[in-house]
Amino acid sequence: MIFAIALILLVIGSVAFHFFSPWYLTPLASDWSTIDDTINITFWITGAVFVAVNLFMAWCVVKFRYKKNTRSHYQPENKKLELWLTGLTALGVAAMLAPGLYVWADFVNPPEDADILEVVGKQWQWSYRFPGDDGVLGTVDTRHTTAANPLGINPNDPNGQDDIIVATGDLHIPIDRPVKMLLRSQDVLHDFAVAEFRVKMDLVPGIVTYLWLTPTVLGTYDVLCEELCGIGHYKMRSQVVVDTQKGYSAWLKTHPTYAQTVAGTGPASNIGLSLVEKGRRLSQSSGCVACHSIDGSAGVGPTWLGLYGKTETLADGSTVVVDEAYLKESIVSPNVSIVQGYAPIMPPGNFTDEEIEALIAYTKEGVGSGS
Ligand SMILES: [Cu+2]
Repeated sequence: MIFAIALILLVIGSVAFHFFSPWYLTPLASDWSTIDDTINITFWITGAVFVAVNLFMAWCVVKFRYKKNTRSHYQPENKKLELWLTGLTALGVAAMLAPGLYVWADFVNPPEDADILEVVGKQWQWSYRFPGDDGVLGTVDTRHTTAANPLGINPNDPNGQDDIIVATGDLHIPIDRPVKMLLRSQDVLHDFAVAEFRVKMDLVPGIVTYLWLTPTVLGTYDVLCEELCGIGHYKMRSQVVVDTQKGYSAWLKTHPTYAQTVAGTGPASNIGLSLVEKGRRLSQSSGCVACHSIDGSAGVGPTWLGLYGKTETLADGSTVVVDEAYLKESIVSPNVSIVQGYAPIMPPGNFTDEEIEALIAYTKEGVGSGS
């Protein structure tokens, strides 16, 4: 009897939890209501089966409980019951799978007129690229990747010259326009996910994957990496702003084309900037800030706040004063002198001497000395 009551309480508790739970899906902000429908269909079918199976077990526990002078009967086969069970199970499984196949067919067939943009993931930051006036993205190759060309755009491809580069910061997309996002990884597996859009997709090194959606609600939404991609995975975040067509166009104009970044002209150009400001920008576009905080908070790597002039204890127990020579070594050959308590995971920086100088100037004078 206790078992039967426990089973019934389990059912009541689960159903009550569903209706009173504060954890619902975030409000939908794209045209993918069909994905919510498939989730709901699966939920209601599995939920009904859960309730039925547990109540049936409770009923059996009571009905067939031990009584004196009764005997159980061995019944090896019941064709009619088996047919019913097989049929109902097949129906339930088909009802859960079939809608998903229709949605998947939609998902892998973006509309012809969808806008194109590229999402690039690397440990641990997101960058974006738009095709520019010609509507065609230039080709890329990892071999072209430098601090000045973080997305590895092929300098000899005419299609790439007008590509608009958003090396750091938020992504804007216009409302009510279908957009196809091509997804590319520069190192390991990542996953581009925005809960409000419902669609998400892995970034797989070596191939270009994609997803598409039509954003339907203006707002700012969090972009998360949803594939464990290393120690800084939790910090791999960005934001996507669903904007008006006007706001989107204005935002796009604040970003340089590839040709402009090469020439050092255009919006956000470095011309006339102080070394410290150049270093600050570089620390963001190169992803340094994903691991090194500038406010003293803990991170994957040591904070930059108050770093310059500090005495650090290294992994081998020796100490070093953080000066320009040490910072330079840490950027170029990061794994030679590891600070105690940190993992040797920082990739060597691919920077010019001037860029290194700017980064050092920024850590030295731009971040603040701490207290
Ligand atoms: Cu990631």
